[in-house]
Amino acid sequence: AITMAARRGKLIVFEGCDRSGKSTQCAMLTDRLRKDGHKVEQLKFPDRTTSIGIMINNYLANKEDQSDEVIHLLFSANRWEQMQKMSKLLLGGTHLVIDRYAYSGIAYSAAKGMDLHWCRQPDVGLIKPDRVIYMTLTGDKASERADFGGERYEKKEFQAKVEKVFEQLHDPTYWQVVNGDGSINEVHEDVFKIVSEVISTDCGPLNKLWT
Ligand code: NYM
Ligand code: MG
Repeated sequence: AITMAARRGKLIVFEGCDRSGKSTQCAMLTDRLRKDGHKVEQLKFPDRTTSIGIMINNYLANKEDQSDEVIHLLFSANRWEQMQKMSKLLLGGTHLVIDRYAYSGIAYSAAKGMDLHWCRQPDVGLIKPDRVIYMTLTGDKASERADFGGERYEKKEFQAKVEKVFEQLHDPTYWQVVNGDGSINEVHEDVFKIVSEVISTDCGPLNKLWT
């Protein structure tokens, strides 16, 4: 008899500048999907728990310096070290909700003036997200939020440059913009609508990013 092929999990990535509400929305989405009976895991990049992640954390906390190239490659390696685990989960039917991905890698490095094409190369071949939810905020809302300014890169002028690169990376075939100005619940409803649609669609086999 023909049984229904087990559907793979979907890879949902949140992107955006610092303090745009990504972490809050990732957590709310993960809870909601789990309550609805889905298998779902939340991940974040940088993953500061690995040896590479600890080096990244020291860099972000201004405790250690790295050349722009080295830190860029460490951020990318920090993603590559999760690829096996991620593909296993996805193929086993678990949805993944991820706070930042390769787009942050490129946006923050290119905002320093690094070559965008060079910046993209180390992440070529990562698992391609089924949907990127790009969170935006109007005006100075981000810099007014708690904790802004505590880490390297958390400067208003720099974030404006990061935003410009994100806009260049925006690929309408799988990106969707969510404006984060509203209340946490309003934004969540926007996110949930998008994700429900992705989850109910058959996206075919896993794809590779930028290949
Ligand atoms: N960041 C994050 C990068 O510069 N490159 C990357 O590849 C990633 C994933 O790290 N300011 C930057 C963006 C943030 C900082 O991230 C820490 P978070 O989400 O605030 O922990
Ligand atoms: Mg941050």
